[in-house]
Amino acid sequence: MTSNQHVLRWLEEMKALVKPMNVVWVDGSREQMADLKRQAIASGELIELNQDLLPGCTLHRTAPNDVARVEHRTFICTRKKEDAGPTNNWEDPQVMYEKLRKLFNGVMHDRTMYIIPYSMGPIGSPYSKVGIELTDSIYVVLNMDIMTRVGKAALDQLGDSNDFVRGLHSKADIDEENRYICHVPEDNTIWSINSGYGGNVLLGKKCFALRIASYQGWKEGWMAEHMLILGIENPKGEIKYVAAAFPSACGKTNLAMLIPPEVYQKKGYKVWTVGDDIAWMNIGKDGRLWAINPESGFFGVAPGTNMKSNANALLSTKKNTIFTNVVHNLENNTVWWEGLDKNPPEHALDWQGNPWNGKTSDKKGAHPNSRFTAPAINCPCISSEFANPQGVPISAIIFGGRRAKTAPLVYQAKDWEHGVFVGSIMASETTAAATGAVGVVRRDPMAMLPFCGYHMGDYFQHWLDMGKKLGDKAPKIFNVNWFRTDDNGNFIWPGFGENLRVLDWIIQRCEGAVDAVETPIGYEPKPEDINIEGLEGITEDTIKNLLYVDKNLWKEEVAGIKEFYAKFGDRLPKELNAQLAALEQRLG
Ligand code: GTP
Ligand code: SPV
Ligand code: MN
Repeated sequence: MTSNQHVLRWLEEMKALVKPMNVVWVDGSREQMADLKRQAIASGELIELNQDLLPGCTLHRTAPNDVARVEHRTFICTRKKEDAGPTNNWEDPQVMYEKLRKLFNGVMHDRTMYIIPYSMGPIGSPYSKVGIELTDSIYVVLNMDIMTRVGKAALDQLGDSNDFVRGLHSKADIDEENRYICHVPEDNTIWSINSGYGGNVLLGKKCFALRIASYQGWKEGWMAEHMLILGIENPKGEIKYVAAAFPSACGKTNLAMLIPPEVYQKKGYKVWTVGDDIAWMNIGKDGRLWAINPESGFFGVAPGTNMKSNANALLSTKKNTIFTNVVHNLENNTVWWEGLDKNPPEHALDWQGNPWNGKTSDKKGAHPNSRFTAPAINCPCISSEFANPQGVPISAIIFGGRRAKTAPLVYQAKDWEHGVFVGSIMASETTAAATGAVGVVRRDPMAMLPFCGYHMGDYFQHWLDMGKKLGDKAPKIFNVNWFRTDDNGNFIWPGFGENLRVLDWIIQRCEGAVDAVETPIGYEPKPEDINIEGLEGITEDTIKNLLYVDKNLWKEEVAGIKEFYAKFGDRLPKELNAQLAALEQRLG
């Protein structure tokens, strides 16, 4: 497949380590993928679903101890400890390699090793990058084929270059005690062992496209961010693109594919999906910020996805999709999850494969972090620019978290520097996307806490530097919160498609078409400027309430931010301390 000496030398070294029984190059051909799928179905690794209702679709169950990312077992291994920063687990690269070599030694002696060359980003894009993942899992191969551009074309793109990310993965024994997800940014290397779950093993995704790529972006002057990218088309046919960073399971896929409310549809508004999880952003020749989606599929949260909340996501899963840890509906050999519809199957297997009756069981059938892996081209609203090698120009950057209180529905940063501050103080309630407690508020700057591959203080500085380069062409920065609750714990804002009403204000702000109110935390809409036409149960007073800035809560927030900032010591940019002091002063 290749004569690249860097690749071949590395392969020899890895083969000598894991000692595979067989080696298979993944060329990405449809025949090969079909053949691998047949093998996985025969071995029980995949279950073939109803091919009339869900053509090309399969179901997979992971081990019960292996259902989400494991942040406490994820490491950034830099030569100097301080370069990984206070928010990452660290180990010395040589110490970690040594420890993992013992675990990888001979681990594939009775297994086939698949060599997956892949491109993150469209083949031929100046912004794309190549990786090679070695794995003993067909499930990984088939998922990577959906999520990335797999095969010979990626190797051709690499040519003789040494600039590729070296990924090694083995399921080994799925032993939790020896599960490691390790990154060595200075070596372009990722080693992952003892997991078979999504973000831990699809090495192109969080491991490369965020952790390694954020480090590369820092060194090379671009940005790798945990952001969706969407285009909003107005009735005149003009499209504005925005990128939005929300933490895991906080609404990126939903926002990326939203269906406009009827009043907007009637006026001619449309929404186009470019990406739902990751954005790579470069300064283009025109000085603006341009974003590509490095992925080619969606690894989306299943629970809660339905025709009302996210029809475009659901429709994306109707063919050639791999479902993981959802309910197996035995009545028609399809799938089900909580929130799909009000008609759970009686005759079914839960996510662990145990008999489950959706009508009588008091236990959930699907795992809260169950997922679908669907090709992006299945999405009814996929953007015509989805695979544009130059990407799309970004008008606004939006941060957002899951906050029951404190954060208002939307506010705008005063300028780029203040926007970096707004991103850096993001906080959100934890979700099932990672193991550990759910619903705990934690600081998650730019939704990158689990994904920044270097010192977060340097990362903030990189954001400030990018703003200086962009100057007056920099996107405007906003913060949103769809998750504010009332005294009974119910969400006040209807969310989902209705979020376009907030995006509408954001776009108008970018165009200078609407005024704003200055508050201590930034610019807010006048309540009457959020369009609530056709929205039942929401009045201007509701909007006022959603926009209310509670100074006492924000003073508590300032205390929390100070504590968080203290971790960064002198690597926290002084601009951010100044922003914090200014916020404190404005709060009085
Ligand atoms: P990752 O794939 O983990 O990065 O998640 P994500 O950010 O793409 O989140 P996703 O869009 O899959 O949404 C996660 C959960 O949030 C689902 O249960 C959704 O139903 C819920 N959700 C998404 N958008 C909204 C919203 O606007 N309002 C409310 N209340 N819930 C939402
Ligand atoms: C996330 O947790 O942000 C995801 C899912 O997108 S995973 O690929 O597992 O990281
Ligand atoms: Mn994500």
